Amino acid sequence: HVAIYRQDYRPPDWLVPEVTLDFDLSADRTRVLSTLKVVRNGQHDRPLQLAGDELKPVSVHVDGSQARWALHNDNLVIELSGNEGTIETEVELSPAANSKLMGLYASGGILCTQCESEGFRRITFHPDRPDVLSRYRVRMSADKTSFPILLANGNLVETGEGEDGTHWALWDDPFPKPSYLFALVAGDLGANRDIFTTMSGRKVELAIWVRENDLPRTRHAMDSLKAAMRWDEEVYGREYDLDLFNIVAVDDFNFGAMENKGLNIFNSRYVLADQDTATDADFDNIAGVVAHEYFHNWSGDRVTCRDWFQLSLKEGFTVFRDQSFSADMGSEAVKRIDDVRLLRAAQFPEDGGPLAHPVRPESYIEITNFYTATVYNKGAEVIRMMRTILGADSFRKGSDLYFDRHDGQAATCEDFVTAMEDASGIDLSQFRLWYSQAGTPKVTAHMIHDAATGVATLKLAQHVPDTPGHSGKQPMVLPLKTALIGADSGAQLGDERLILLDREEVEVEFEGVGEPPLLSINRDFSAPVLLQSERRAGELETLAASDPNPFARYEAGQELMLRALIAGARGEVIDSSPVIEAMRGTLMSNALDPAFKGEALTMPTEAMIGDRMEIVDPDAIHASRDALRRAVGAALTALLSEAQAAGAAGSDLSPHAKGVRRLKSVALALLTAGDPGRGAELAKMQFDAADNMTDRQGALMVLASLDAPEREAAFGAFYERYRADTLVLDKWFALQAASQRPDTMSVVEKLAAHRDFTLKNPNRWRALVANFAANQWAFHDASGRGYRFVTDMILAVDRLNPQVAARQVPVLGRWRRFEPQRAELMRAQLERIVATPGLSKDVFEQASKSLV
Ligand code: B3K
Ligand code: ZN
Repeated sequence: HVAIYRQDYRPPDWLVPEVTLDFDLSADRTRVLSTLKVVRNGQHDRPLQLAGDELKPVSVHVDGSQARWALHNDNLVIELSGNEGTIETEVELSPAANSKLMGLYASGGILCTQCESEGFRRITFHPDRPDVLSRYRVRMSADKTSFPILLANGNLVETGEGEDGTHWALWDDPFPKPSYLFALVAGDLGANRDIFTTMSGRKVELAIWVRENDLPRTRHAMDSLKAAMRWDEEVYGREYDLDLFNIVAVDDFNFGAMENKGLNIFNSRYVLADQDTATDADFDNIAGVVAHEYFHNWSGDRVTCRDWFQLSLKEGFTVFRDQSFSADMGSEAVKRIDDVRLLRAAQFPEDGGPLAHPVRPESYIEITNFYTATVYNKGAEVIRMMRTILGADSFRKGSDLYFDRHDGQAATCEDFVTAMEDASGIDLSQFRLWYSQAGTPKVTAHMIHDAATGVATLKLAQHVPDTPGHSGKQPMVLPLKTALIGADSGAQLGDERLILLDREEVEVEFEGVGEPPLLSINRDFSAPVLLQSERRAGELETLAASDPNPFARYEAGQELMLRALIAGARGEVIDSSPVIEAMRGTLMSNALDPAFKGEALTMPTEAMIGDRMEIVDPDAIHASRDALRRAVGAALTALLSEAQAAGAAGSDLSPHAKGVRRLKSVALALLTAGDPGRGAELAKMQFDAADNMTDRQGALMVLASLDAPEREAAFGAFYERYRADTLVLDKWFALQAASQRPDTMSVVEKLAAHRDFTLKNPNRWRALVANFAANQWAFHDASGRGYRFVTDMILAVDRLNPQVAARQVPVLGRWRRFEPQRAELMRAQLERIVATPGLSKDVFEQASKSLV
């Protein structure tokens, strides 16, 4: 397996201005005839190389004649004497046999494609690199009964009837695009149709294509799409450019969704929702993913990536755009809290482990392994910081300039930063380190107050940790939104300031500080760093009760809990009253909205506690968290019962109603920690009375961890009601895999043999395996049984679908963080993976790098 390096980038030897494809489609045997117009790029005498993956050429013609060609490692090599040529190839595929779900494959009778990053080469021979942009014309023909709907990118030009019950469609995409944005779909689908009028008055035909039965569950996705289209016009000035926009949902999909030009293809879990089957979180995720894929039309399709090292150019920016959209549609503070939680849960561990890589990686073996939280979520933080430093207006000018300058091009991260600099006049040279230096910067803060002069001096220092292959890093630019809060008054002293910590150490003075100041720093999580600050007694309590910045207030509360939880895990006797009092204050507040309360009452996960400790001992952490939850539940019974008793109609999807439901289930969980018997009764009542999936799942989640007859009753009822509904049945698997009971491992092993479990559907596999692996206490059982189980599952699915398998390897890669016995057991499973014959390069890369 060879590594590819960013510094080796060379422009393509041959360009392909035009691609014509002719598909004769069927599930078992599809014929693809491709005609490429190729043009030599620059002065050289290198042959034309077309990538292929598991393709066998039936025939190859150059300019109409039989050509001299050779296959080198799956790639088609053709010597061309002139500067131009027309290459015709014919291949045969079996979509039904394609278990990798890359290229052309079958999902429940629908034929569909997935090409990013390198799936197009599984359909036909092509350079298949993002800096080769072509105009596509696609003819598809298929049996009319099985595949009445035929879709591809761009505009529908013509349709017709063929022989033997077939029909055909001709599609043309006027926008040159890289091959990874190619898509087609053939199937028996119904459409939810709508019209969107763009800001310049053009009418766009929208359609969401699903199985006929699922049509009633597409309304929210359609509403989200229209909201996203309007938002991109208003906030970024970006208008949609084709006359139609199609979304198709399929059940078997390797990740969330794909932004193919004019024909987005989605994992059905990010399209289908109604109040009976989807939680509020599902609704929010659908809005976020629909918006994300739509936003890619500009940040991804119109301006694409030069090479895959630049992936964050489109992904970091587009995640930032979808985060801002969701914030505007709901609560900005709650959205920020959720995004930071995800960053800490997924990206910080990556940045601190063996697979750490910069936002713009330097090398890869399998590019699919680099669709990471670093490229996506840290990438989004980098964009957010640029906006914070430049200000909203200059940032918008920068994005306008970027889109203008690079429209129709394949660009780099450097191009984006340069546009921001040119539009704002702000020098971002040092800021660029965010693209090249991996690792989460550590910031320490120390404040001294001189009561006599009224001057508070804040001393800040930063350190960027070493990561594999990279030590001795330079200081970065860390924008820290900061304010002082009076220790006595609880009021903010003066305006918020934006401090740029851009050296190893910086001192900042605040004048006119009359009372002892408390430090409210990194507000809104303005820089993605780990902050350590000395806190005086009572400081976090005051900030948690009165910091006017909601995010900072939330942070102080979480920090308060973390301190108690970590102390408890270390075996210290802890005083839980500060946490209880903070929670009491939150519950009693009239100023806070219920969604925020729900967040503030959610304790840091066991994994997060572990991330803050030198050595992770899962049992000690579990016991500590359990004890604090019991104490809180017992002390705040009345207030929690009140919050649990409140409710909102399932049909009400307003942010307020969602908040009420969120708080309801958080309160139920805490109450149950205090009194499991009463909790079981309440949970069963909530489950039975629920008119929506949020309340139902919230209750089931609590029951999942109990030893009570109500548990079996509820899980049984849930299964009977939803067994035919794939997406809801995933929840049934996921909830049991996340359960906090001593027998979770045995239950999960049984579920892996359940008749509804399958390795072939990525959602189902992840529902069981990823949720179990994220269940720290169960997965890290001292016997090592959890490690063996997950390894077995990785190896089993690797034979079918390497992408899905590789995603699960990093949990084992964290072995160095655990106490020695577990570390050794985890390492042994990684060794076992690497020693497995026939391993995919996806899994090989992740496992071998995790061992170094
Ligand atoms: N661009 C796709 C991700 C493709 C993943 C390929 N392994 C979806 C998205 O980020 O919008
Ligand atoms: Zn994306």
